[in-house]
Amino acid sequence: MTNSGTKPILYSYYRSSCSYRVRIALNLKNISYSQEIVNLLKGENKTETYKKYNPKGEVPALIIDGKTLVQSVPIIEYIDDTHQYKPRLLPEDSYKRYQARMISEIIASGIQPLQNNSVLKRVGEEKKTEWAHDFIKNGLDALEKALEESAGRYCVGDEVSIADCCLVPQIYNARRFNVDLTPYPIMTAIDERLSHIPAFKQAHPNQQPDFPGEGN
Ligand SMILES: N[C@@H](CCC(=O)N[C@@H](CS)C(=O)NCC(=O)O)C(=O)O
Repeated sequence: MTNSGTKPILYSYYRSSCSYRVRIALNLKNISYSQEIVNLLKGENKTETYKKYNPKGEVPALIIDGKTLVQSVPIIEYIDDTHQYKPRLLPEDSYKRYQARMISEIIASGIQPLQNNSVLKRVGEEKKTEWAHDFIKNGLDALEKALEESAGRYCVGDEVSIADCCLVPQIYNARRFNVDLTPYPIMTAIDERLSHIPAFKQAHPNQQPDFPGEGN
């Protein structure tokens, strides 16, 4: 339950990794929410109606506590701030909190924006796979190094955090782009562990109402 009593609404697309991050966070905090689907392939994110929620024309947007929030990482921070029970998505310990934010930043600023649909369209059909591979691999190399120091069962020690909310969708994306994940044993082991947690399972793209079925 949210603290306002009104059910939040998540503007989301099943395959959007940024929406996926927020779905995980809402599930981890047991916040019941409904979804409004914004089909990125049909350009529904660029309509004036949707841009009232997210002026940048991107998903996600979250309506919660009578406010409309955008940008997945600050949204997760808001959720954690307003629902201060476990799991704490921003760890209380300063250094662990730094690690959780640093890992989230590698993904949210250093990988995802460079392989976002709108960027790949500009790069063009011919070059887009090589472009996406290079930037994903470059980011995952840095991430694996960071995890050597920070990881326990999960990205930061043994507690689930915002870093895990960012990691799982990014690995999902890497698999979509057929990136070889064998050089990343720490992150793939964490991803495997997280895949058994219901909050992560329920947030998976193939569990969403707009999932079109395998092979689509
Ligand atoms: N920094 C933003 C990025 C949002 C973003 O790039 N969303 C993608 C989907 S993951 C999107 O809507 N792309 C549509 C487009 O670029 O046209 C966030 O974390 O929310």
